[in-house]
Amino acid sequence: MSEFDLIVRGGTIATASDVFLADLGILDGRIVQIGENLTGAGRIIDASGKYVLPGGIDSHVHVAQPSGEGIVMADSFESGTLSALFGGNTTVMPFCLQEKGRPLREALTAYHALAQGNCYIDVSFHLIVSDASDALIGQELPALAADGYASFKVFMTYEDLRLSDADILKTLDVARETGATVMVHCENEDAIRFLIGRHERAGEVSPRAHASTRPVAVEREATHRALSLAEIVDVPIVIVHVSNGEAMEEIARARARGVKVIGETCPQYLMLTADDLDGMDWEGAKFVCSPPPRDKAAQEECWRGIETGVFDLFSSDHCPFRYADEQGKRNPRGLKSFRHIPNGIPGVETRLPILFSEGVMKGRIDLPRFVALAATNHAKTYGLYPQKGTIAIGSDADIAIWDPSESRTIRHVDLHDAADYSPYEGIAVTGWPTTVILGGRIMVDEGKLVGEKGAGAYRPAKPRQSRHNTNTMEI
Ligand code: DUC
Ligand code: ZN
Ligand code: ZN
Repeated sequence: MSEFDLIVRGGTIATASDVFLADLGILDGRIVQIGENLTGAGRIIDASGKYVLPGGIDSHVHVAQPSGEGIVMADSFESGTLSALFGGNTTVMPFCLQEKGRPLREALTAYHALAQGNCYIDVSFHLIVSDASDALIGQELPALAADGYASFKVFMTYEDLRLSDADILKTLDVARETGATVMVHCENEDAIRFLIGRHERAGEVSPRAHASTRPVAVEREATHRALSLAEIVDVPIVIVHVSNGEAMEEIARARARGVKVIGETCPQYLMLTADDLDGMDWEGAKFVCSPPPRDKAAQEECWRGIETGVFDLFSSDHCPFRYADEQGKRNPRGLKSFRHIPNGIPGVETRLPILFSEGVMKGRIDLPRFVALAATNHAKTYGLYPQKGTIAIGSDADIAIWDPSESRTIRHVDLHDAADYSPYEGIAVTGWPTTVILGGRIMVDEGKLVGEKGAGAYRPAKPRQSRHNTNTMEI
């Protein structure tokens, strides 16, 4: 009998702290040996000349999420996880949305049913709190955090989702008690409403107005408020999808005061600008997401945040709606006013190739920083580490083998999501994850799908209190 099921031989391995040449020995889904000249396996992958990295963890994706009347999210668990897999990921963390007035458990039951048997990679769930009722705060959230749902997202925008400051404080407080992590979408809804009214009265209803009605001040103010609320409750907080330098300054200032804050940014804030929303024939709708893309200066600021550590997480915020679709970006109401265009863009497959090409290949970040932003910090922040997010003895054998010499031009026809466009169409990248291994099973082999739907499983997350060998804030 072979000592290993699989050996990955001769690759350059990178973790969030080290880069070294070694072989990996994999048995029963886990990494059991890291050494030289390993032999004795059913299958050996020659990784010489390649980078052997932890499988990506995208901790901010939306799939199969209810999105309002007449609107349908493009990706199911099947297409969303397949697309993520081809982009070098082995875990994604989608959001389960509480229906107002209903228990979260009910939404979770439905969400699990959608995921069950349909995933190509592992999944772990965040919970969106839309109704901070006494029952939810007092009983449900504490029980759910203990059951493996250890992160809650709250919104400061969207009429039907926003929480009042009082309800955000309650949610932060239950997170403090339970060791859950709260993610906040920071935009001031009242200010947005005011600006929407002004734009619509002036007849400015095209997609470009989406950006003008959500200016930097809207995000900066809400970021400051969210950080202050976390400071008052004395609990760590994640500020998601940060788009600009002024919001980054709020994060840095809060950190200097001792607030425990994790910052996240996304590819759209590095690669797109508000000018993309100007497209002819409503094409700007393809780039409608919140916060909106800003300008070139903000892109540079976000890169600085990636380089200097303001940001710990780089996520896609994959939130796919088809463009040429009455249930998507070109829905009848959305064609009359930008405010009915569903918010969100696809990007789960292109997140890591963009960061690798623009970050590592252009010398902005080194390989360990790439690994931290791509995988390790996500696992640490959301309670999946060290089972996920690193290459170590005992960790799940979730591995992406990158060919740093593979050059591609991003084309939606080559991607695997169920949207009908990519906001990154035509961008040239160097480096691509050509082989992806999930729990020791080869899923993508030299660019070809060889694994099966259903290989991915639900993975519960640990709240902070029960993590014994990692401190989230040491990222
Ligand atoms: N916030 C997200 O996190 N994703 C898509 C839409 C939004 O507003
Ligand atoms: Zn959001
Ligand atoms: Zn999102």
